[in-house]
Amino acid sequence: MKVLITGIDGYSGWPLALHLLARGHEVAGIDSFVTRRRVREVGSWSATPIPAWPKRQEAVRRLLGREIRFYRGDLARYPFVEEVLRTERPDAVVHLAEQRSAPYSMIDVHHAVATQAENLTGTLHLLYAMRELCPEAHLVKMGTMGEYGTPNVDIPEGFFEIEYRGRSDRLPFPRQAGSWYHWSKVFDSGDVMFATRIWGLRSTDVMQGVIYGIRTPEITDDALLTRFDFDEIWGTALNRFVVEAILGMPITPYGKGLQQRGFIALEDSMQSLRLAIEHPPAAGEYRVFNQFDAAYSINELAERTRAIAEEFGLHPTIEHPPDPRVEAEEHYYRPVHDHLTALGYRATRELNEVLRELFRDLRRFRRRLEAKRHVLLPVVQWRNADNAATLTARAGGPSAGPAPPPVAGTPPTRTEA
Ligand code: USQ
Repeated sequence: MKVLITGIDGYSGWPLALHLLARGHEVAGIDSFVTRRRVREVGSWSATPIPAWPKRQEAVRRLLGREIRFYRGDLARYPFVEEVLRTERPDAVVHLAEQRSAPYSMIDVHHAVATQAENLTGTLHLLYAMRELCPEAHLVKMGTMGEYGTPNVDIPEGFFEIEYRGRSDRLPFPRQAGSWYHWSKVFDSGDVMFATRIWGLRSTDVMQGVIYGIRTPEITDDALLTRFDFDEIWGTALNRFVVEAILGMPITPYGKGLQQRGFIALEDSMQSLRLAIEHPPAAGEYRVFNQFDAAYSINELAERTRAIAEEFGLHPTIEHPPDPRVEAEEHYYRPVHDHLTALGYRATRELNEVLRELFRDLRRFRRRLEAKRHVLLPVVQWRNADNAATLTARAGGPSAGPAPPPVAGTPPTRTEA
């Protein structure tokens, strides 16, 4: 199949491209490199040194003998979106090009607005352009398990049967997101569902849990590594815990640490996206996949990380900073996740095994971690309306707020600092 990945330079986009190429699919991609700029904005960098885009393309050519067609630009520009879809006419569009950090969206009003405006605009532009130029194509849209929040009942996959005042219906399950970022995904879900219904498009809304890990089988050379963020804004829980252990810092489950989330290894996340692509829904069908393997409490992750760290001669402590977020620190959590299994999905990675792999890989980049140890501690507080000044001070320079939209043109040639 011919697959267009938006956000191909990102943590998931890059390994997805490699995975699809290895399975014989044709891959094209879009990126504006905004994540690279925004990670710099908060004073951090990827633990893995990420080559500039042309070097990534070259590595794919050299190591896999394959080609990725690439378009640098921003989904905020509708003519750009139209131009790419007109040239590519893909069978599937995997939409990963969104601001993906909850803490980033909570910095201040500008970051909240940038997150929601960009995420919603990009999705609407894609929906309109698909309707116009490739109405038969399948949109695989990255949503998040965080759309549902933590209700005191089981969480279905998107829809549930409800009886109310003697009548029954199948309705979207209520959303109770926990950040401006997570709410942007809720609004996107509504837009994708509506566009699918009125225009007869095909779409899969992937409610993805927290991804962890750094490796997929296709990453056979350092030139093919994906980015790995560990700062408080861009790093996710388990990835951060491993880095904290390596740097001899306490592992930081926030608050009581009894908050639970669904987790999935990077490699299995790629498997499930591919299965979604290879099994498109019917025209007019909007379907929802809850994409995670197992639910863990944050304390359990911290404990597991500590135990594996011991195997590597490290002896981290576990400390509980006050939760910078406003979230239930103890709650019921039982989401259903059957739809992907029905398509043949099987988890291949076990948490402890991935933890060992993370320790092995990241110790090689210890100096890059060491140089940025100050960005690990949580600064962005959900209750504060303005966290920018604190962040700016820590980043050691003036922060101009959200990075400005990129100008379409030639890809940068410099390797990420
Ligand atoms: N947490 C800690 N300590 C830390 C970091 C996080 O206790 O040092 C806790 C958070 O308070 C939260 C949980 O771990 O309860 C998950 O936080 P996270 O930063 O790992 O993930 P989150 O902000 O929810 O967002 C990440 C991705 C996002 C994706 C989402 C899936 O950044 O793009 O949509 O995971 S989910 O969490 O299922 O909504």
